[in-house]
Amino acid sequence: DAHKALLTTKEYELLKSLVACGQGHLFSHWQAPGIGDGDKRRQVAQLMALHGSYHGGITAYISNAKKLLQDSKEGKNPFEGYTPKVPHGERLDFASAEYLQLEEAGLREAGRSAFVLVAGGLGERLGYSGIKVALPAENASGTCFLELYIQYILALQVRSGASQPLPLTIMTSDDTHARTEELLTKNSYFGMKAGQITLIKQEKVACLTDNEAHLALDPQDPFLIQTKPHGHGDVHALLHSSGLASKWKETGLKWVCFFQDTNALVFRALIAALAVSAKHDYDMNSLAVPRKAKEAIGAISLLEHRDGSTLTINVEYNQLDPLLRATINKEGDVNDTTGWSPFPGNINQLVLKLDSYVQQLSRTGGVISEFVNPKYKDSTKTVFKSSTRLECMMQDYPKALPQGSKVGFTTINQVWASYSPVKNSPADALAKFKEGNPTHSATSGEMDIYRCNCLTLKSLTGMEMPEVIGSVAYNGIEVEDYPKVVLSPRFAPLLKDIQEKIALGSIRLAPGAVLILDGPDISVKGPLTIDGALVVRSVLGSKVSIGRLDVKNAGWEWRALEEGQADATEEERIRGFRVIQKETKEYEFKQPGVCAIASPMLYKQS
Ligand code: UGB
Repeated sequence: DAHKALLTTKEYELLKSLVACGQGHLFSHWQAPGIGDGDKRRQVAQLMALHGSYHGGITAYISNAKKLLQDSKEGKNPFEGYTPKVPHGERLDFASAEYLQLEEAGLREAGRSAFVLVAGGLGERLGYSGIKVALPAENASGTCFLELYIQYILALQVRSGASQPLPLTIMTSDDTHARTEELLTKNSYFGMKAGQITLIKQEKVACLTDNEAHLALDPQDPFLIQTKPHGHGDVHALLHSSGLASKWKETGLKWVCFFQDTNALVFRALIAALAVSAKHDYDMNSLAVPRKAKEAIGAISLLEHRDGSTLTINVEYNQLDPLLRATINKEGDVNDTTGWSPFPGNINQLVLKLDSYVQQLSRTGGVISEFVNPKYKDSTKTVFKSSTRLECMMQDYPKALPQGSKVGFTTINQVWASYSPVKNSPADALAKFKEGNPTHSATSGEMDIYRCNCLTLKSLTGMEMPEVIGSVAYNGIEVEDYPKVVLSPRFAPLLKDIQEKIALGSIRLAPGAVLILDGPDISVKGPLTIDGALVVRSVLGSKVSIGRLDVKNAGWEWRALEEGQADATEEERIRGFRVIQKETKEYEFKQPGVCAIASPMLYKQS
């Protein structure tokens, strides 16, 4: 009360309610009015901001935290009463005839979709100081993740004949917002219209020091509350409060597609998933991959409650095993006769139906059920190793959906075709590699793009490449050394484009070959043989046809970095290599016209 004059009525009320719910320690170091008032004002302003950005205010946050911390201490099973089953879904063979048909149908749906990239996470786990969307997806073309995603959306917009620019929303956080904005403006939005992209920023939440949910003061600054990210689940509340979701519905869009910051393969799977959503009228469709039992990847499960209700939801792998043991299988999480877990592995790329999404947002405000994951000092579970906070995940959206909602999955049977995120530091990735697990590293993220392009070209066009693909080690991680093929979204947003633009059996690649095709109207008639590096780029309106062409040059080398190589950039260090471009055959068509490339000379017809 002594500080009442320093506070507005709202601030005074908030501080009073904080003291009433056991947070008096936040102010116990305050000296008499007049001493350190500036710091006190700073602390109050932060508390007001935390209060304003959490649904129900900061006191609701504290009471939610108390309950979840109590449940965690008691080891309460969040799936008590539920029996897991395999949910409804489709399992697709990448590049099969059925898959190509689905892509065709999915393209129509893509033209009625909004796209949401969750990019609030900083690359701490990756050991990268920049924003992850600015990282090159691969170093052959140097295209960064954000540009790659934008190129895909723009290509889908054109190809689907969409009646309006397809909106892209990017969720940022204080850690990523300014740098994401800068990346976009510096690069003229990578070709999108400025109004086509919206940034929504998530706020952090207060940290908690103990089971009584005392808020944590920063040890370096007692007038600052420690904060941490609340998780990607915030995206739903932000799409509600910004009015974006309902605006999309009003403009006639049908779907919202969510994706993560560093999976370059996402659009190879998303289009087919959109068709599956439309076919089954799914309210929510999760893209998935085949999962080995006990693999550290969430499992999409249909949970049947003993009261008769059901819920289709991602169950984290550490929760799935005990749940299975307690219900249908004493062995827990085991493979079935196919050698795989019957439960699909969640890769957190989601397609939501806008109709039910908007209804759901207006019912719940987009609030997603939270969890807490404190790291305890010992088994008494009374002291934390470090402060914790409440979190929420976007894939928990179905928890609040009404009974009868349609929630399913789309598994792409070939993991190499749909999922290779860049998440782990070289050291963590090496440990995963040694355990025989996917490394999800910057190294594998790049190499898997080349692998996917090579295998796709082989399957759709009969491309010839070395029978045996050797392996190579970067940062101690062994990867298959496929020829470095990049097919830009401008060239082939769909598999059908690859099939139509590249003649059967027209390409033969020698080991170590590099091929970059980047332009909306390039076709290969062949025979095209590459023993070295070939780059073909063209602008819109330039029709390029590659006929008989033999490319033989010194090519490019993905050279492993030396131990402690001083001149390596951070981007190179996390991959473990540097690309040396020794010699390149390069064709760049900057003007509209019709051009034919063939050995030994280039014919330019107009
Ligand atoms: N992200 C945000 O935008 N805000 C946040 O507060 C946090 C993250 P991570 P995570 O694919 O293997 C997810 O950290 O959360 C963005 C699924 O939950 O890379 O550990 C961030 O920028 C998990 O079920 O992953 O795990 C990034 O784009 C599993 O599917 C995205 O959210 C796992 O991904 C994911 O953040 C996986």
